[in-house]
Amino acid sequence: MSSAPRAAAFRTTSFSGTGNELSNLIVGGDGNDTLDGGGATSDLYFREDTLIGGDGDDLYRLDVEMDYNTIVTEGLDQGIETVEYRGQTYGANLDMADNVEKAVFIGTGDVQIIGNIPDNMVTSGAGNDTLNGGDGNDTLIGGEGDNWYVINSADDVMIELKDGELHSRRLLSGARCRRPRARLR
Ligand SMILES: [Ca+2]
Ligand SMILES: [Ca+2]
Ligand SMILES: [Ca+2]
Ligand SMILES: [Ca+2]
Repeated sequence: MSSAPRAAAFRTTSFSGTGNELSNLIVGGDGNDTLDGGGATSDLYFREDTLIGGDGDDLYRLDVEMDYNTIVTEGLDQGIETVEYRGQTYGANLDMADNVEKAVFIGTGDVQIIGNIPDNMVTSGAGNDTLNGGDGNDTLIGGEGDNWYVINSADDVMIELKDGELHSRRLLSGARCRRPRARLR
């Protein structure tokens, strides 16, 4: 990584950093930054970006294919982070990085999104998705499609569209599940 292109911001103003087709290191400052490894590449699994948000409520923008190897690094109590997944997928597993609170999938296809220790808000797209907030009290929003929700806390909340027969909700009860409290909106 020593020769990789780098970008960094060290001020408290918001910073927007977008990389290129090479492997980039992008470091945010104390503000609410947007970090995007960017850049199309012919080898989808070659690029290895490292994105470090620092303090502030940072937004990470990842492509489900081209950012397969991207490393998102957030410290504990360094803001409320959102990771935004884009692109087309045929069943990608999207594991949220540590200390990132929110995930949004706005691409096409089916995904499985897996949260982390803190309370997460997980929003998937139009596909048939699986949403799993992991530990904590999570809010899971499946959007359109035939979605599965992993409910393993009494305070997990799932929000499913109710307009249309194709929109369904299901519970996969975890070992710690007592009385799942699901909310239909
Ligand atoms: Ca920041
Ligand atoms: Ca941050
Ligand atoms: Ca969906
Ligand atoms: Ca969680």
